[in-house]
Amino acid sequence: MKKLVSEQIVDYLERRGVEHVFGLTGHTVIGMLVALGKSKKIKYISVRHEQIAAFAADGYARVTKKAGVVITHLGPGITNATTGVANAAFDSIPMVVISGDVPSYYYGRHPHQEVNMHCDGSQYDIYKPFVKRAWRLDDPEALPSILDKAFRLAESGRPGPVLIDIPMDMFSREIDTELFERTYQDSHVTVRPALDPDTAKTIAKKLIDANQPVIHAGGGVLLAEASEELAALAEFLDIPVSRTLMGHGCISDTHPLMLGQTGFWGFELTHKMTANADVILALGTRFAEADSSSWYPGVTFDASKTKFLQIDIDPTEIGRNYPVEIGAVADIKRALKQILAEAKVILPNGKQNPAVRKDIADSKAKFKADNKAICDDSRFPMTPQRILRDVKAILPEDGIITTDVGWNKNGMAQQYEITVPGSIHHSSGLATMGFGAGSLLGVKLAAPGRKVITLVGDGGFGTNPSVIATAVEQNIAVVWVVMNNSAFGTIAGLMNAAFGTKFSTVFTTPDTKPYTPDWAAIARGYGIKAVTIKSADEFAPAFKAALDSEEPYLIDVPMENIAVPTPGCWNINDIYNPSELVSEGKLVKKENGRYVLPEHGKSHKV
Ligand SMILES: Cc1ncc(C[n+]2csc(CCOP(=O)(O)OP(=O)(O)O)c2C)c(N)n1
Ligand SMILES: [Mg+2]
Repeated sequence: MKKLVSEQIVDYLERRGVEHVFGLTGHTVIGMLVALGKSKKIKYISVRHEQIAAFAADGYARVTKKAGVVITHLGPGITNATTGVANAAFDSIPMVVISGDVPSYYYGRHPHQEVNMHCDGSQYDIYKPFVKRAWRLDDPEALPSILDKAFRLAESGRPGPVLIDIPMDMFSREIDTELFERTYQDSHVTVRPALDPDTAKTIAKKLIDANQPVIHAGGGVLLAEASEELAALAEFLDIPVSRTLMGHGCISDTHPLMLGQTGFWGFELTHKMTANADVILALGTRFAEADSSSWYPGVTFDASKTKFLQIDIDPTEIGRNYPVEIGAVADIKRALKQILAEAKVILPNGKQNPAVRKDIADSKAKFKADNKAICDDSRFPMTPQRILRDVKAILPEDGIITTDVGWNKNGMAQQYEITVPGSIHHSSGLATMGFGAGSLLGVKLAAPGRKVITLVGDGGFGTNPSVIATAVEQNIAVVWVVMNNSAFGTIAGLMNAAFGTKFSTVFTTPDTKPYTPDWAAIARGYGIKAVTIKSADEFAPAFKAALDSEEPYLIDVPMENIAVPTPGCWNINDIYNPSELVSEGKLVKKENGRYVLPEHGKSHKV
């Protein structure tokens, strides 16, 4: 039987269990959307900017662990979505993007909105640097196998986005339904590899023999849903666990072996342990710059003291930044189970390390004690720490938070204790302004029974306030907490420290008076409830009311611009030390007529 390609795509998505598709329309995809609109199983979430579609699909995928699906128009549609899709790529989030394109019979003649500078009908080339694969559908009969391949590729191995670019005439072609037969037979599961048994044994032995081992957990632990296995191994051998930004919540931040975050926005104690470890078992992390203090030896990590054992599902990450004694491709959940089983054979009673537990408990208690005054402070505009304190007291433990960039991410990741795996989502690889407010929509659709909020800066929120329209249209009950310091505050701090000016980072009127849009009024204009906080004591009850309302809600909170503590370092020396000489990213000083490198780590603190 013959059937339209557009209808068969919908059938396919339904069979795959897709329940939500995110997109924004245009003449190249209306044929597809007509078919989608008839579906009883799939809800189409129409947004006001394609970037929001990609962010929402990203948030959706973070919760469901299945590919988020985006449908976008060609040209400006696909380019608008770029940032959101790239954001998913650099955070390893599965996504299938379906884009409409110019009619295949007009390639190269510049049909309306064609991208054809280097090749005809080549908008799909734009995505190639960050998607796992980009297809252009030139033969409609190839579609069934492309769809199977696209979803499998997006969801397997290291997850990520893929693109299927479909010239608009292809949606309206008819092909035999039998061509889709193969897709009925194709299992959607891709079994992930375990460690080979010898490697599991060797890793277990090295952890047991180590004097000061650390397990360093990245986002790969959460992607593999390996939190229980991680806690079990750490507890059996009493090994402290450090984590990256993407590893936030991999095991509870209150766990007695959880050291907390490493890197620029890390902790002193974490660095004392990680930089002096003789063995580090690294799980699902690429040792990215911010988590590794720009790799300055001895600040967060020290390869001269440490043997790295690295397990990742993606071989390209192994040994990327530190030489490995053992590098292994494996599913982290399976690998951890195997290592624990081997450890139990070698050392049936495990290990106890009360000293390390005490160090961690003491250090956490000290950080909290030192932070208490600012957390309890009732000055206004509010301190970010006070906002966090009140959110923590009111949001249910399993409530889900998305962050953006700014204090809301950097301070949250350092100071906000996550106790339920998967209950916080950061943008890390691309650190994209706009992620928090947009991803929120998809997170709530994927987890309708949970409270879902974002903590977002006023700069980040201002990039895409039209997220509110979608929340109204689809009745998505989320809460935007806008931490409003009338500035691109994080950058204002960096710029002021280095150059003594806040040029372009602080929002003002032409006569330099502080300026902020009235976000609450704007939110009300979109049709939701909203409030502007007027004193610190108003925030907690307003936040509770917003959560209880079960409606989309915005809270605009005036906030002081206070820097997040930075015990690590970040090598942006040509910014921090513009008067000094910089060579190949390294600061050089002249001493006795010779240029010398400064002591690692010391000159780079901010
Ligand atoms: C799309 C994008 N553009 C620029 C940046 C660089 N950047 C990092 S933090 C920041 C300021 C964010 O301001 P805001 O959201 O108000 O948070 P705050 O720093 O004030 O807490 C900027 C511009 C970015 N991360 N993403
Ligand atoms: Mg701001």
